[in-house]
Amino acid sequence: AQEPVRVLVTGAAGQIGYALVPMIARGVLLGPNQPVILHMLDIPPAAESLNGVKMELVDAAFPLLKGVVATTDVVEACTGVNIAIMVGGFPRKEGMERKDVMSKNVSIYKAQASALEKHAAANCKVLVVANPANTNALILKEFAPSIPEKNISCLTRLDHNRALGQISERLNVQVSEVKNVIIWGNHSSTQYPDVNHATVKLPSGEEKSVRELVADDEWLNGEFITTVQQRGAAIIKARKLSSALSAASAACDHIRDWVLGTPEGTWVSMGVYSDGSYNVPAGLIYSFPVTCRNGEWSIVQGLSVDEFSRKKLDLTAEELTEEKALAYSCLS
Ligand code: NAX
Repeated sequence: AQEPVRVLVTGAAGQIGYALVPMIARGVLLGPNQPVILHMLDIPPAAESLNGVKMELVDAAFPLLKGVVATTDVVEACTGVNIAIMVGGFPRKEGMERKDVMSKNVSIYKAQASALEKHAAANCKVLVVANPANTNALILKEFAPSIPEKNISCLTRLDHNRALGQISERLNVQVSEVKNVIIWGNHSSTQYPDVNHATVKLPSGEEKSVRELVADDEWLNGEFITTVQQRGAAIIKARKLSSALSAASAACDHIRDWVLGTPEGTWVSMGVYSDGSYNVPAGLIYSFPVTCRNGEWSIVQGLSVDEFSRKKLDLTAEELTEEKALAYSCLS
C-alpha cells in the first residue's frame, strides 16, 4: 500500500476549508489510490468549529483518509507535511486601510513560513490561496529560505478556470474542450486573462483558435476580460459570500497538475517566482503559463505577446511591485 501523504490546510474552519477538506479526503487532490492524512490549522476563536469539521470528516468515513490532525498550534500543524495549502489569512474588513491588512498578513505568513521551514517534510510543496495571494506567497518564500523557491506558489487557477468557463459558455462547447488560456500577473482585478493562444477542440477532432471561433475581438478584449477579472465580486453579490467551492476545486487542480503533471500540449496558470521570463521583473510571484512534469513546473517559453497584452502584463507587474514594497514596509 502507498504511504499516506500529509496535507496541511490552514484556515480549515473557513468557507474554502470546508469545501476543500472533503475533496482532499476523497482523492480529488492526488488521485483515488493515494491515502492522505489531513492536517488542519485554524486560530483559537475557530477551534470549536474546526473540531466540528474534524467530526464530520470522521462521520464521512472516507476510505483514503488515514488520519486527521486538527489544531491551533502552528508547529503541530506543519510537522511532516508534504503539501501545504495556505487558505488562512486576515480578510480586509470595511474601513480598513490596505496597509493594515497587509501588515496582518505579513506577520501571519512570516510566522507560518518559519514553521514550515523548520517542521515540514523536505521538498514540501506550498500553495498560497489567501489574499493577497501573490504577496503572501512572496513573504512566505522570503522567510523560508531553505524551501526551494520552485516549491512556493500561489493560486490563479481559479481565474484560469473562470476564463475557460466564459469561453465555453460563449461558444457553447464543453469546457473540457477549451485549453491554453493564460492568467498573467496578480490574483487581483489587474490580472490579465489572455486568450491569444487558447484553442477549442471541435467534435471533428480539429483544434481551432478561440479568437477565430469567437470572431468578436471587441468582446474578447473587453467584456470577457472584465468578467473574469471581476468574477469574484459577482459571486459575492450573488451569494453574499465569496467563492468557495470553485476556489477549493481550483486548489485541487493546481496541486494535482503540479504533482501528477499537465497533459501533453496543455498548460495551466500558476503564480510562481519570476525569473524574468516575458520581461516580468524577477523576484515577484507572478502568474505565468506553466507545464508540469515530475513534480516541477516550468514557464512556457516563446509565446508571442502583442502590444495590447504587453501593456496588461506590465500593469499587473507594477501592482505587484507596489504590493511587494508595501509588504516590506510592514516588516520594518
Ligand atoms: P474565511 O474567512 O471563511 O476563512 C478563513 C479562515 O482562516 C478562518 O477560519 C480564520 O479563522 C482562519 N485564519 C485566520 N487567520 C489564521 C491564521 N493565522 N492561521 C490559520 N488560520 C487562520 O475565508 P474563505 O472564504 O475561506 O477565504 C480564505 C482566503 O482565500 C481569503 O484570504 C480569500 O480572500 C482567499 N481567496 C483566494 C482566492 C484565490 O483564487 N487565490 C479565491 C477565493 C478566496 O477569495
